[in-house]
Amino acid sequence: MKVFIINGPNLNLLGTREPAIYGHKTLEDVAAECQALGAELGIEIEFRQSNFEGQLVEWIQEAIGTADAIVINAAAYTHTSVAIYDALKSYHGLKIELHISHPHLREPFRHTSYVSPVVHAMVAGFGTNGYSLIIEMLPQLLGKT
Ligand code: CA2
Repeated sequence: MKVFIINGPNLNLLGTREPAIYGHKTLEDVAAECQALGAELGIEIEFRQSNFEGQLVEWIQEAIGTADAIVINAAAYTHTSVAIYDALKSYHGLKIELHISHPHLREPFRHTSYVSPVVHAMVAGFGTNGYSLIIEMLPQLLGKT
């Protein structure tokens, strides 16, 4: 089982600012937790982050034919990106949207998601624990239990 965990803009700042919203862990901490949990469950985790929309699109395309699932925190591009919507539509494996915060409890511009209509499930509001919650569910969701 191979899973791409794709993170969008500014998530490289995790743990350095806005801890009340995003917590104290760095993205490196979260990546290490995901790798460790993935190893326990026999899941190969490809954990990536980019501040560039086109790079995120290329990684979604790379997942086509190579990954069993995509977990995506598209960050601010969640609320703006038709390109990410189109790319996700072309990927036919399991797709899960992830947010550290709960966007619907925040500013109105975060209430629209271009990702939600093209994914199977969404996890939001569990802080950085959301990454582990999803990984724990993957064997069941992928029918490998
Ligand atoms: O809650 C989430 O995971 C978000 O996807 C995070 C995005 C935001 O635009 C979405 O509405 C919700 C922002 C990521 C920025 O991350 C930072 C982390 C630490 C410090 C500054 C920004």
